[in-house]
Order: sequence, then C-alpha cells, then structure tokens
Amino acid sequence: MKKWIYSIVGILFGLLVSILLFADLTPGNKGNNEESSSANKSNAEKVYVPYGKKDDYYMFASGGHSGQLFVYGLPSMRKIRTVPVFTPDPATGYGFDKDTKKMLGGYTWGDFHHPANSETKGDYDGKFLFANDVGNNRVAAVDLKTFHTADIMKLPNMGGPHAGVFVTENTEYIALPTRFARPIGDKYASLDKYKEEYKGVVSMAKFDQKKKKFSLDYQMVLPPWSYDLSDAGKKSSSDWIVMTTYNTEFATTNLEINASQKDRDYVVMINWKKLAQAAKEGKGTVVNGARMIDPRDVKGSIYAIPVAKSPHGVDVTPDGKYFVAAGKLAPIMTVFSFEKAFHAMEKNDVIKEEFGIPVLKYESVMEREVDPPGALGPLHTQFDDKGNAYNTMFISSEIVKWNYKTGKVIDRTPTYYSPGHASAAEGDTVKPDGKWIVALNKLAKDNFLSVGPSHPESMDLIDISGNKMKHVMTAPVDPEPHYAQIVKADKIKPINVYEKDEKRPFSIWSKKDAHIERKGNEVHVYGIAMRSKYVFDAKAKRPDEVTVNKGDKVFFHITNIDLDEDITHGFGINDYDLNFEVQPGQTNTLEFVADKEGTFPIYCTNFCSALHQEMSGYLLVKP
Ligand code: CUK
Ligand code: CUA
Repeated sequence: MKKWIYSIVGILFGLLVSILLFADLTPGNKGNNEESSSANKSNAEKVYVPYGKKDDYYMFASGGHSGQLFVYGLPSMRKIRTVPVFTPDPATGYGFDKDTKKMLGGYTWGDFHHPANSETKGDYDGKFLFANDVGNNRVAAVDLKTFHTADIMKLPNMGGPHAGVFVTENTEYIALPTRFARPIGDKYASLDKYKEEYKGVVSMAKFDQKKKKFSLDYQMVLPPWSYDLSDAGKKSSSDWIVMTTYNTEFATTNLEINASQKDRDYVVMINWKKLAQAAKEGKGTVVNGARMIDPRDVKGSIYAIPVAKSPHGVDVTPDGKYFVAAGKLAPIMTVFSFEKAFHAMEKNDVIKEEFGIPVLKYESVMEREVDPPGALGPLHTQFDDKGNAYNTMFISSEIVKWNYKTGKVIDRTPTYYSPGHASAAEGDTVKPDGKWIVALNKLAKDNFLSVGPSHPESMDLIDISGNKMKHVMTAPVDPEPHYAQIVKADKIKPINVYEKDEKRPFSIWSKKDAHIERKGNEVHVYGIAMRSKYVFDAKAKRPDEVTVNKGDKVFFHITNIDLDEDITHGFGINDYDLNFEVQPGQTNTLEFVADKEGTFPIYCTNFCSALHQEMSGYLLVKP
C-alpha cells in the first residue's frame, strides 16, 4: 500500500476514535437487540448446564493487574475459581504461609497478561499453565493437578515481559519478550542514550515438570524496540518465534505520537533453536546470572520483515504455515508465509539491515493483505478448525471472520464493547475446536447493573460452529483478562486430595503425634486440623492451646488429616492479621514473630462441618 493510503486511513482512524470515544452507546445501538425470543431461547439453551452436568471447557483468563488467574466454565460462563498467582490472597492464605510467602518474594502486586498452557506436539496437554508478570518481571507456573501456583521465577535484565508467555511446540521453552527497553544489568542510563544503551530482551525459560522448577536458560539481546504479543511456530516452523515490534522510531517520550511516525514497523523472526545451541556452547555474556546472546552474532538466527504501522499481535496458524500480524494503526491483517520466508532467507532476499538485522523483502514473504471495509483496530487473531481466522477489532467493536487461505471475509459480529484479545476453544493449538470464541472486551459500558463510575470488563460468548457467528451471551469479568485460553475439560485432571505422605517434612498424620518443640526462642507446633478441631499438643491439658513468650518466633506446621475432597480447614489468628489454609491432605507452615502480648483466639476460617464454629483454640503470648 502507498503512503497516501495510510495517511487517509490515519485520518479516518482518528475520526472514528473520537466518534467511538464520545458516542453514547445506548442499548438501542446494539446490533442484536431485535433477536426474536426464540433466538434468545436457543441461546439460553446453549449455555445452560443443568445440575449434575459440567461445562465442556475450562477457560483460563488472566487477571490482569490483580495478578491472579480466573477460571471459568464454558459454555456456562460461570466463574469457578480465582487462583492466586502473583499477588497475596488472604482468603486462601496465599502469600501468608511460609512457602507461598517465600515464592512471592515480598511482592504485593503483579500484572498478568497472557496465560499459556503447556503443550505436547502443539496441543494443550493439561499439565501446567504459565503466566507472565509485566509489573514485576516474573514468570509463574500453575500446577493444574492442584490449581496451586507451583513456582515463580524473577527475570533479570527485563522491562516488563509483556509479549509472553507463549510456549514452543513441546514446551521446550517458555518465551517472555519485554515491552519496555531498559539498560541491561539494572543500570542507570540517560534516555538520551536510548539507542545505544537500552535493549529489548527476550527471556527463554525452561520448566522442569518433575521438580516443578523454572530455570532461565538464556536471554536474547535485541534493539530497543517495543515487542507485542508474540507466538511460536508449529510443525514445519516450530524452530522459530515471531514477534511484532512497534516504536522502531526509538521514541523516548510521548509515544502516542512519536512511536507512530513510520508507515512500517517489523515482524521479527528468530530461530530459538540456533540461539539455544549458541547458549549451550557458552557464547554471549553473563549478566545478573543470565546468559545473554545477541542474535546478530549467530548467523541466520534473526530476520525482520516490514509490516504495516504499529502492529499489535502476531499469531501462527494451526498448520504452522503462516503467521498473521494485526495492524492496529493500519487496519489490515497481513498474512505471511513461513515457506516464503525460509525461501527468502536462502536466496538472501534482503533489502537492508536495520540495527544489524537483515530485513527481508516484504513482497517476498507476504502472502496477502486482508482489509475488511470499515473494520478498525485489529489487535489479535484466533483460529478454528476450518482454515478461518477471527480478528478482534478494538475500534469498530466487532469480530471479523475470514479465511486465511483465500483472504475472503466471511462474517462480522458486534461485541459489547472494544475487544482486546479473543480466545477460541483450543485456539492456540494445532487442532482448534471451532466451537466457541470468547471476546475479551475492555469496556462494558451499559451491559450490567451499574456499580459506579468504573465498570467490570465484559466477555462475549460467540458460537462459531456454523458459517455465521452467533452472539450468545455477555458476562462481566473482573479487570482485566487480557488473554485467556480455552481447554477441553477432559484434558485437565485435578487430584481430589493431597496424597498422604508420612515422609513429608513437618507433617504428622495422627492426633497423638501432635506436639510442640522449643529451641531457644523458636517454637515449632506440629499440629493437625480435622473435623472439627485442632490438636497442637496431644499430651497437654488443653491440646488446642499454645503458649509462647513475647518475641518468640512461632511456627505452626499444620496438616489437614481429613482426606476428604473439599474439606479445607482455615487457620486465622484473631487480631494478628494472619490467616492461611490447609487443603485435604496438605501440610502448611505459618511463621511469625509473636510481637504482641495477650490472648488471641485461633479459629477455622473455612466452613468445614456443622461444628466448624467449634473448631478453635487459643494462642497465649506471655509478657
Ligand atoms: S495485549 Cu493486546 S489487548 Cu497485553 Cu495481549 Cu491486551
Ligand atoms: Cu475447619 Cu472450619
């Protein structure tokens, strides 16, 4: 496309932004309010899951700046659980008990954007779910057997790993590219030195599924562009990752304008396998404990391809043959061919170097541009099982269905309102289901009963099983699910209770073994929780009483010996600002300094039996 087209598009875009920002989107403007009652009835039937039946899918939605993971059932859209990941959760004691407190590392905030399920051969395998923290540069793994966060790793040298997480085909790597460029090594550098001193970084983490531990294998050092949500190749393209860039202008202020100057930014293609090999051979340098490789030093490992103005997401098609970049500021979707790209690399079809990175000729890699009239602000692409792509249009508030092999636009449906991502059932796998897509909207406006000036976000459930999309329902969701993944329910196999393990450190499994050990000013309570009592010291006059001296360091090691599904016991200490829980068969430790003297009731905070109210004890702190 020519420059003048972009200018016209730019003006139209600006106009539409203002119209949409200031328009009063009353229900009367909604596209489908004339649905007949029979259509409403059939929609209701589609989402109704009667008692005794369960949903067909899990939807794992990121909790955005709450730092947590939201679990929904589909198609009912019922919220099932909040799983705390990056932020303490007083209800479950996450971040209060010793192990999870250590795992959180003192952080009280996280910004979780993109969940990624572990994959085997490009298909969700139902084992782990990975999460990124843009706020504090962390990556987490949630164990889908227990729905507990299993590990969190802090990533050095990063400036907000926004463009992840995504996994390679067999979860060899969990990739996390940065959004903000920063000087490497957490150093000071003036913004005047942006181009020289600031870098974009991609962290390539590994996760040991047996030990449930992350390690940082290597990091890539890239130009100080900004990277947006990226994807890994599949099948014939599985050695590659593709990332969109914006701010190739190197703007350091007023990015809204300054990072939107050029007609073209880039999609970057990186061969992660070549870089992994280089890392293994000890190439690059080690900074803050991380091996950093500059792909420019590894021949044939990095290429750039021009792409229309400030692209947002890039997604690889299920067959692994193409990748689709969404234009954001140029309202087109561009389909690129991996095969053509490989061919262009072979022929060295390079038009120039940008920051030392060879730039492939656009025409040699581009397969087609798709430009649905009036569809504005394409952000992300999802797929079905029939070769169709679904694009969220942030500005024109709709989803556009089109065929990525022919470029033909097939259908469009409004969303309520302004979708960021959408998530299709099994949408990131080699075999999407083609049944549902959920639009994750940034603005709910008039959708629900008002709760004041700030509203929840909203999600539209859309039936994509037919040729035409059918909007089925809208549900509120807490801010802010940037992205979600929808996984077939039968792939997820949670345990019912934690296995009884007599060798587990700090656990005891019988009332009579409950005892208290004192070592100097440390008091270790080896206790049990069961329906409906605590036993801290089997031999004491009052087995549910613990007396310590002011200033003692107190450890409550509590095992829940009720090996019965759903019988979780809580443990709150009145006036001590402490609460945690033990799930069936679990052992947890609460560690604190008894710095307040007095008499403090302990009670079970999680309803567990008819005598739950009686499940209590006392902590006495002597002066
Ligand atoms: S980014 Cu594109 S709308 Cu964080 Cu995935 Cu939110
Ligand atoms: Cu135990 Cu309530």
